[in-house]
Amino acid sequence: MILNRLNKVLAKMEQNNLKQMIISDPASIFYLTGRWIHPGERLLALYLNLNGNHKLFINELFPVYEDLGVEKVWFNDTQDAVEIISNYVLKDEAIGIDKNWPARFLIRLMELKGGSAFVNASNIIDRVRMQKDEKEIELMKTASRLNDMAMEEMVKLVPMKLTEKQMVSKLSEIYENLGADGFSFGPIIAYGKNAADPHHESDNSSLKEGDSVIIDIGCIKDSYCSDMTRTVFYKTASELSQKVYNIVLEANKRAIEIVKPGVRFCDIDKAAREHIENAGYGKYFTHRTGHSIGIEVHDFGDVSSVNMDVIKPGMIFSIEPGIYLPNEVGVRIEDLVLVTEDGCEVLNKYDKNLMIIE
Ligand SMILES: [Mn+2]
Repeated sequence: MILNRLNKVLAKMEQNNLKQMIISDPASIFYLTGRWIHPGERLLALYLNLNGNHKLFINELFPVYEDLGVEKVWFNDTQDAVEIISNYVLKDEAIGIDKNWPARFLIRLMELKGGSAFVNASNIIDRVRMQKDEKEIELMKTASRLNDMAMEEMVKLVPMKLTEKQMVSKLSEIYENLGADGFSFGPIIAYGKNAADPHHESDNSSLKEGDSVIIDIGCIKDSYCSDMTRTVFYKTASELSQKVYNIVLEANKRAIEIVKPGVRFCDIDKAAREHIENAGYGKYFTHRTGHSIGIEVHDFGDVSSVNMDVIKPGMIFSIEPGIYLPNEVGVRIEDLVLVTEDGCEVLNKYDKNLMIIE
């Protein structure tokens, strides 16, 4: 187990008066053990107990033989894995449960009375994961550096007039050549009207003069994710397109400008949103301003108007305001920021001034 991380989780359990919890999210298990195990529909559970009696419950079909610093309890497909877990837990104490643990396991544990109460404890591990340690910060910077290089190549490809789908194929090659491990999410390449759909699924659309081109891409490198968006225009940009672009750019900058420890996520959302609202486009900014990112592209912790949490050094999240005018144009500009002791560092360095590609 990675002790500095485990100790943070145990300290938070103690603060929450929770003596035991089950972590089932493979990303969280990777975070704590340094080992990915993808159990599919099988049970995988890391049981933590403040008394130090931690166990990893794992199916024999996953050959994890190295020492992970935690005792493994094996079972096979013919056994009732939850019953095995229930023999280890403190039955007269509340037990924390991962929000993603399938009901078929949780309900079985409840039937077996494997705890005096069952509480959603995902918060504990999710909040620890939000504040990256030094090693994670290095990995996040590397992933974003690769993404900056990929973006540069993608923008250079625009004049080739490939379809959106062909652009996605090119991106796959670009990441491979850069040494990335793959996409961190399905890339969004959206031309013209398609750009007005924030989650457009890239299709066979081709590029036309005056189109906005949304390039929303991210890679995984050594288990850490990157995510950035640029919007460029092909050959010309109408007055409206330019206006909208500059409003979104200013919203992105205003939000980044206020990022420092002590500010709340909702304040950051407000900084971006107010600018767009004041310009008259509030109803066309249809999503939150950003999301935390790390081992997963959408980690716990939204940059949204309802998240009153205060940001802390080591947190990394996106700032990605957008304006989407149906049948007209869509613009989104996204950067990842790392909260530092007195402000923030923008992890994406690729130019974000208005670009018209010939
Ligand atoms: Mn994003």
